[in-house]
Amino acid sequence: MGSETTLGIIKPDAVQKGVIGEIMNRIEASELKIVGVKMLQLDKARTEGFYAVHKGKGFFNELVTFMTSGPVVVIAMEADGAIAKWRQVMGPTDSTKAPEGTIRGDYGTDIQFNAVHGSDAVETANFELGYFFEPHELVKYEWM
Ligand code: 3AN
Repeated sequence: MGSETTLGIIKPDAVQKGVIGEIMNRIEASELKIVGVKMLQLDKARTEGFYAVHKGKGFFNELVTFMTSGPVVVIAMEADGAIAKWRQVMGPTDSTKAPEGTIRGDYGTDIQFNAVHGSDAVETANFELGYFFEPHELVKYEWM
């Protein structure tokens, strides 16, 4: 599989619930290593650019409204197979179908208010990481 870096976002619903720490704990309890973190207030243009692949879908405007409704935390995470690993820790997109013990199962509400985002492939991870982080902003651990 090899080492990968993926992008996670703690969405405004989870920030408002006060579970940033809980979500960070789950990342640290998994094999994912946090290599970059920022708290941001997204605006409309930046959010539309990030979700450009979803432009034209029925939920696009609602998604942009939701993602700009409050602060988010963007997180870069590294591990062998980081993309799949983070998606496993998050659980499926629809929180109502996400098992207990996954982030979305425990902190999400439905398919829109689903607590976290994760990249879904190497190409999207590279685009999404570059959208929020300069290469020099990602740290390296000596023990990795
Ligand atoms: P994931 O984040 O699991 O990769 P995507 O990329 O298909 O899911 O969708 C991006 C975001 O768009 C989701 N996290 C969710 O907030 C929202 N979304 C996706 N599908 C729907 C839908 N049918 N109705 C409302 N919001 C949706």
